[in-house]
Amino acid sequence: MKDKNTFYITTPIYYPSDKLHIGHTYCTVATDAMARYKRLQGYDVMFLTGTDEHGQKIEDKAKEAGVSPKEFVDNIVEGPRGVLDLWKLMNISNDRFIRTTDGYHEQAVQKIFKKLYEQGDIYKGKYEGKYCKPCESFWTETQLVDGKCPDCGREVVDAQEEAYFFRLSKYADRILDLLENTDFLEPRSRVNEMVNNFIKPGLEDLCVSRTSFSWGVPVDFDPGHVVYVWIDALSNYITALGFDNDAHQDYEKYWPADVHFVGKEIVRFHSIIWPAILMALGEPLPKKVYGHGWLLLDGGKMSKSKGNVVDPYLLAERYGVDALRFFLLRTFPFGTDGNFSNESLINTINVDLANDLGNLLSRTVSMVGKYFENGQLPEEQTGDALDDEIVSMASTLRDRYEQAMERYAFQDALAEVFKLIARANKYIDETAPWVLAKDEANRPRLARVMYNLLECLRISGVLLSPFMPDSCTKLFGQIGACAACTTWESAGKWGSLPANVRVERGENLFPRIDIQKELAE
Ligand code: ME8
Repeated sequence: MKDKNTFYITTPIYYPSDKLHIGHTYCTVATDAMARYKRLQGYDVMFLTGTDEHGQKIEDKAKEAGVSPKEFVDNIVEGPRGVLDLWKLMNISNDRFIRTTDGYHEQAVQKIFKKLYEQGDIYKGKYEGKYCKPCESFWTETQLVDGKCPDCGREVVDAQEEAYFFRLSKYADRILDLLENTDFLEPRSRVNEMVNNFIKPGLEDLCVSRTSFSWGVPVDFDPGHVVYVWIDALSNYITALGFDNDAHQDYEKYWPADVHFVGKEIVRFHSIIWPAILMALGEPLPKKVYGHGWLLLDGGKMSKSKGNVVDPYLLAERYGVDALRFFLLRTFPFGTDGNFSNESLINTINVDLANDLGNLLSRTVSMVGKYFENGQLPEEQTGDALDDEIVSMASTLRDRYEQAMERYAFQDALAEVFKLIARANKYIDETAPWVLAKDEANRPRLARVMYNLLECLRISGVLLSPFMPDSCTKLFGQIGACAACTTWESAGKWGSLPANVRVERGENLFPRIDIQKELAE
C-alpha cells in the first residue's frame, strides 16, 4: 500500500533526438519546484525524469550522424552539455533518471507486452493509415486536419504493415467516466478536448508494434516486431519503480503517481492510452495528469524538428540558473501557452529580483549592519500599529502560497510572495529607519523595524526556495536564519528568528541587467 506521506511526480521522458531546449527545461523546472515544495512540507518524494530513446526518428538521426542509435543517444544524454549536464546545471533534484534503453526497462516492457497479448488485450492485425514521421504518430483519415497531422500540421504519408494492436476501444467507457467524473485530468479545459476529439468519435485500437524499423524493444515472441512508442515510453513511470523488474523496489511505496506533468500535446497519450494500459494490467491509475502549456517563440511552438529553439545553457550561463528558473515559473501561467522573449526574461530579473527582492535584502542587511554593532539586533524592541499589516500579511502568506501550489499555479504562488516583498519595501519608506537612527531613544523601535523586515525576508525565502534553491540558501546566510528558521513549519510562524539575530552582509544576489545594452548585442 502506498504510504500517505509519499509524493511521486514525473516529467515526460524526453526524446534525445537533439539537444533539449527551453521548453523541456520549463517542464523539468516546474516539476523540480513541485518536488522541492513537497520535500519542504515533509513528504518522502520520488521525482523521476528520463529519456525516451527508441524509435524511427532516432534511428534516422543516428544514421545521418554515422553512428549507432545507442552511441547517438549516449552522446545526447551523457555527453558534454547533454541532458544529464543540463539538469545538473539547472539544479534539478530528480531522485531517479530512466533511459528506455536501460536493460531492466526493456525486459519489463517485454513482460508487459506479453502479458497484455496473452490476456487478449493485444492482438495481431494489419495497420493501414497515415503516419506523421516527425511526431511518430499514426492517424486515421478522419483524425487528420486538412489532410495533415492534427498535432503538428505537417504532411503525413500512407503506411501499411502487419502490426500488433492494443484494444483501446474496450476501455472507452471507463476512460470517459474517468475524464468526465473525476479530476484526473487538469486543467479541466483539456477534458472537453479529449472527449470531443478522441473519445466521442470512437476510440480506435492502437497500433503498438512496428516492423519497418528495428531500433526498439523487440517483441520477444515475434521477432521482426519492435514495441512501438507508447507501451515502451509510458511504462517508464512504473518500471522505474521496479514494476516487472528487480532493478528497483519502490513500486508498492510510490505508485500510484501523485501527478504526471506533461505538455498539452501528449495529454491524449497520458489521459487515454496510459490509464487504459493500466486498467488492462489491473494496476492503480495515477492520481492526476496535468497538461501544461507551451512556450512559444514568435507565436509558434518551439520544437526540435522545427529548429526554432532557445538554448537553456546560454540563458542560464548568462543570466544565472535561479533567475532562469524563477522567470519560467513567474511569467507563464502553467496551464496555458506563453510567449518567450529575452526582453521579458531581463525585465523579470530587473523588476522582481533586482529591484524588489534584491533591494529589500541589501537595504535591510546593510541598515542592520550600519545601525547596530556587529550587525546584531538588541533584544529590546518596540512594536507599533504600523507593523500590523505587514505582520498579518506575512503570517498568512504560507497558506495562500500553499493553496496556489496545490493547484500547480506557480505564477499565483510567486505573486503572493512578491506582494509581501513589495509591501515590505513600502514599509521601509513608511518607517524611515534613517530618521529613527538619528535619535538614540528610538533604538528599540528601529530594532523592531529591522526585525520585521528580516522576518519578511525569511518567510519569503523559505517559500521561494523551491524555485531558487541556491539564492535562498545565500539569502538565509545573509539574514542570519538558521536551519530551524527555514522549515515549512517556520514559514507559517511569525517570529521564528531570534530577536537578537545577527546579519552577514554578502554578495548582491541579483544584479541589475542593462536591458538596452543586452538587447543590442
Ligand atoms: O513527447 N513548451 O518527448 P519530447 C513547453 N518522448 N514545453 C515543451 C515544449 C515547449 N515549446 N517543447 C517540449 C515526447 N516541451 C515523448 C514523451 S512521455 C511517456 C514520452 C516539453 O522530447 C513538454 O513537457 O517531444 C512536452 O510534453 C515534452 O517536452 C515533450 O518532449
